[in-house]
Amino acid sequence: MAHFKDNITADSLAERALFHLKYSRGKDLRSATTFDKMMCFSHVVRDMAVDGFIATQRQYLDTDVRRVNYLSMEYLIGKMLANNVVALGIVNESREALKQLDITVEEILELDVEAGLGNGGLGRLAACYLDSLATMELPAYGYGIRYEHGIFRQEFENGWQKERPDEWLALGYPWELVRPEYTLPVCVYGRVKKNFQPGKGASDVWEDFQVFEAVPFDVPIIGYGVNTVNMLRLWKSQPAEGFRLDVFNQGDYVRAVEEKNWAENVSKVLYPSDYTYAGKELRLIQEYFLASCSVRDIIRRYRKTHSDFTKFAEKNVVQLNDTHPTLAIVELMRVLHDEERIPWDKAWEITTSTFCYTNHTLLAEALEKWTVDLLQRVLPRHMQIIFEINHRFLQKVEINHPGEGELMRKVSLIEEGAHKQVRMANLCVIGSSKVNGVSALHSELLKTETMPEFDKVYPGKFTNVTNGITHRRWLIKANPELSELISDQIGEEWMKDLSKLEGFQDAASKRTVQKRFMEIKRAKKVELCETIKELTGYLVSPDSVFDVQIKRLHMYKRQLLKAMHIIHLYNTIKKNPKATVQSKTFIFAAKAAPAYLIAKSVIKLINTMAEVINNDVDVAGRLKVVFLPDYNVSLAEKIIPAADISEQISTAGLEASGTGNMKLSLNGALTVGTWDGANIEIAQHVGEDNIFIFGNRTEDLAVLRRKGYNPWSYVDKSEDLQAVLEAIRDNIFDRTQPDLFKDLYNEVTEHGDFYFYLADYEEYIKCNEEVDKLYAKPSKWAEKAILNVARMGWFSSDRSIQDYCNDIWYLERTPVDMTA
Ligand code: DL6
Repeated sequence: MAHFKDNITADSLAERALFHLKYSRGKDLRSATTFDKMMCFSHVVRDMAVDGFIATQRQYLDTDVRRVNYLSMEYLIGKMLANNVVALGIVNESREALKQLDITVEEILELDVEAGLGNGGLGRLAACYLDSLATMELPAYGYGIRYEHGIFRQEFENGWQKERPDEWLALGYPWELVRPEYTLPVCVYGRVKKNFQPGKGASDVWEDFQVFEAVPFDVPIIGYGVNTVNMLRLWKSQPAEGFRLDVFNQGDYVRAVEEKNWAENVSKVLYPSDYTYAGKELRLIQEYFLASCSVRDIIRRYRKTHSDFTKFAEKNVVQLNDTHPTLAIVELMRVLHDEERIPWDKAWEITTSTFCYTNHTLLAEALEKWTVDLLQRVLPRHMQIIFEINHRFLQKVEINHPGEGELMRKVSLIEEGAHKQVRMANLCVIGSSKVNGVSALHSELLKTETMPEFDKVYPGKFTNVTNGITHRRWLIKANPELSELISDQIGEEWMKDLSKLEGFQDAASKRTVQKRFMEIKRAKKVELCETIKELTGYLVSPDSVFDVQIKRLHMYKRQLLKAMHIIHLYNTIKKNPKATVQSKTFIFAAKAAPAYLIAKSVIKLINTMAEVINNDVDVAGRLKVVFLPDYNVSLAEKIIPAADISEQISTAGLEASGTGNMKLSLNGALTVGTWDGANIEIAQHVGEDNIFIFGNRTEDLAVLRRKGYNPWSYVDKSEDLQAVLEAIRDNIFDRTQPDLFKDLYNEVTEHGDFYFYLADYEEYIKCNEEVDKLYAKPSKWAEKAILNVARMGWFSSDRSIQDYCNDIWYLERTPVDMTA
């Protein structure tokens, strides 16, 4: 099949780049800055994507295929240039072309803009899935919000996290195409009036609402080695009438600007809290904004080839990435019933056959609920529809489960209380045809612990799709050296089909491969040492073991447990300076939600420890601690290939899946982890001999909770643990501020140790000793690391997407013909 990348040479790329330099940026080579060159080269690559994009859209339209629409409030897509160049297969041509522009690939990649439109795992998963969908030639659309400020930039001031605004759009974003012609109005507030029409009866009319607008910006998502280029459509809000000149002319300048600001604020910032449900009016409007325009955009597209809605659910599936876009269910009902005049039951059947829902967390504090009062004020008609859905649903439940009052109470959309609330997760379950968790354990707990009543009401609705990651970014792009070693051993097929990676297992015991593997690991560590120096000023040795914990900062993820381990080692050396302790560099990177004070204390603690430990001559050459600021996708791409150890030490039952665990293992880091989330499936795939598992399991913790967990019982029997806790309580790292970390000390003692740090501490220390013993046998270590790489094929996001296609979406490949 013809390919839109055919006939591309270094010269043709350079020629196009010079064209853009002149006509898009008004520069010649002499006056161009590095930034100009990055922008114009990105435009060249985008132009190529546009060819594929047009062909892809034409193909979808002509064949009227079934499509998946992925709705997510978050996308952590990271930098695009390098990824796109890899996807287009023009790496060498680009390198040569850039020489003609007097610049290196590395220089322009550094300046590429990072779109951080997400908080953590959920947003990065969405980005991996878009990559897989395009590569697997699947008809897909991503829908999200074009936040003017994505996730905050993190800086440290005196060891404390400080949040700075992310200005990713300040100088222009080369990958987007604005589509003003598809702008949509969005309505909020107002009231509902009963309208009587002779012969037609009563209908509910939403009126007196405020209107603002949604403008779509499309980011092309290029499939790897195929013609398919899908799109991520990001909505920006703007005032419906622009600047109110009439108000301004009447002399009310402030009001004129205020009205404009109000509308612009909707897509202004990403809410930086990932687990606490942000009960704010603006957040509710943001969620509705995404839901409403995406639903109506899907309908607009469908209407191009259909005159009624009978095939809507056959042609569309809408996947809800967590509960954040749930209002899309209600919006589709509103459009179908109120605007299209489809009878309720029919509209409901179409709606429930269209939607599917992925749950990403079981933590109670993350479960979204909106007060009825607020919903009624912001979206009065939607609140009515929710009541109606609930009424009809509960009637059916009553018939099928007579007398089960408790079950009825649990499944109701409305939580009774002083302030009635709408439970968004319940709405998702009722309004979707399938509900999935993101790892085997998580899906099971969702079904049996969190929503057992719903599993009873809807047997068969709950299912599992274990998360995955795209190896195109996380191995081919991030670690070309390891990719080359793999290809030398087993050929290049694995790049297209990651399951082929298993062929690399046979190389694990070969000394030459082990040697090369460790050389590559060291080279990546040397590179990371440079980054560490730049970001923190600390010098660390590439010959130390790199022990890595990179993820959002959360008490359940237990960065504090890692800190306790480091204090244990520090105390050991201070007590006996001659003690044999494996030379290690502990590398952390994490952002804490700005209002999550105790998580911010953990960052401060680790930074305070780093300052003391890294300057203490007694431990020199043995322990180093670094907390890298501003964790994002680009930084992850540098840390992951250099990691020896991957810390995945969440409290069992609380990490839904994890995906960093997959990226690290794929790059040959050995996991130290609890029996939690996808760690379990990783253990099953790489083999329990090739992973370090420790700690209480979900069922053990349930017993502890039932019996009445007492953290002091662990303190009483361990002098070592006492010393570690005292170090935190008294802040031995900075005696001038002795009370600084009392909150952390109290968290794991006085306040009941909700996340079971102390129950897992001893096993964690022992487990780390086992790790050190293994590291002392380089060949064995290398063999296990290689086995990790070779056995991670199943964790490709291509496999996850195939699972979605088979069990949830029923979607088929649609290869794009460029000659059609
Ligand atoms: O499913 C993606 C990712 C999981 O891998 C993590 O285990 C989970 O913590 C994360 N969940 C969130 C929660 N957001 N909300 N709500 O990011 O999802």
